[in-house]
Amino acid sequence: MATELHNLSDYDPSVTPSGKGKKVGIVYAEWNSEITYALRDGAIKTLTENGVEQSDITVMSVPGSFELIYGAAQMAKSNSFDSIIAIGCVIRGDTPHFDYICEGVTAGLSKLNVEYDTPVIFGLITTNNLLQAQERSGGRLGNKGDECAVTALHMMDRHNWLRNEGFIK
Ligand code: RBF
Repeated sequence: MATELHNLSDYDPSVTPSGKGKKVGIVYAEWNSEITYALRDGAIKTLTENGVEQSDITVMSVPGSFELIYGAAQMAKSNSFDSIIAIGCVIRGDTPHFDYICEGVTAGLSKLNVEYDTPVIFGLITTNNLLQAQERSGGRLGNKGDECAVTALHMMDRHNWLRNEGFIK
């Protein structure tokens, strides 16, 4: 989580694994696109800065955050990616929809991490208002897209290790 002490874009390149040769799927939601485009672009920039080839990044949009589950699930089932980043932004409104969507997406993406070998990274911003979302998509508190990319690089490294050790067949 972004806090006053932790900027989402801060990471230590010296301990960040290279993404050379890795294939990454990004699925992002069109709802609150001002925010999700910035998250998506931040993720792509950080991945390519750390060795992932642009041509090894597959980007797909879905209408809303709830559909991230479907998009990420299809990517996971395809076995074509070393990691998948799901990006969305849910802003609390006047209806209970906020809680349903947040809980649904969290449960859906969590399930994929249990069922498939490919790590799925949780890039869903859930905020009370637009300002808080702006602060986390390239504003005062950094960009969660950068944080997702760095997390993907670490998880692809762990995935590789598990495979090399024979824990993943
Ligand atoms: N999708 C988002 O990605 N972010 C939102 O803040 C968001 N708010 C919604 C509020 C309402 C009242 C509704 C009906 C949908 C909202 N959605 C939102 C879209 C949702 O993720 C999904 O695309 C639709 O519910 C169709 O399955």
